[in-house]
Amino acid sequence: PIPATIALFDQLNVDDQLAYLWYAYTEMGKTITPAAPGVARLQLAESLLTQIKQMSREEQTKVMRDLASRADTPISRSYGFFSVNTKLAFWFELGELMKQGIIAPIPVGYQMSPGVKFVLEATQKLDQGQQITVLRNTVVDMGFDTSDLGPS
Ligand code: 45D
Repeated sequence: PIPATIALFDQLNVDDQLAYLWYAYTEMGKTITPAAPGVARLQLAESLLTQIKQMSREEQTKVMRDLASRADTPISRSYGFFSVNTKLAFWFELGELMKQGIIAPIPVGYQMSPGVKFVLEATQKLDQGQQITVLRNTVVDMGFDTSDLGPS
């Protein structure tokens, strides 16, 4: 069920992937408090978060779309060097900042597509450990991995 759920996620377009993460996050926010190790890991991500906080709302949304579409940008490259748990903690923090109104929120009246709903429902059927595994898999390939460029 985990690989199947990830395969479904991989078929979503960039906006649907972001929307999926957002709704997974709002569901999990109720059950998952980033553990102390998660918070420690965030120190690595701190400078990226600071840069993003200082951007305009349009730029903030673009950064998140660039991460999801694996665009080659300085921020996507930095993200590519994070460990998988730092990637999760980083997204979690972006979610917190969106809730606090510091980062551009989900547009008012936004309705999730049937594809997003479908993948969310598949995720909800998994137990909590499996859900985290799915989330790890969704964020691990985001950003830009400079090793994909091959030897120079
Ligand atoms: O205009 O370290 C739309 C543990 C529509 C412990 C949009 C852990 C169109 C160890 C696309 C909606 C394993 C528990 C706009 C860690 C439109 C440890 C915008 C785990 C603007 C870290 C969409 C932690 C946007 C976990 C901007 C499981 C969407 C953390 C943004 C999980 C979505 C974190 C965001 C998750 C989603 C965070 C910011 C799932 C964040 C998700």
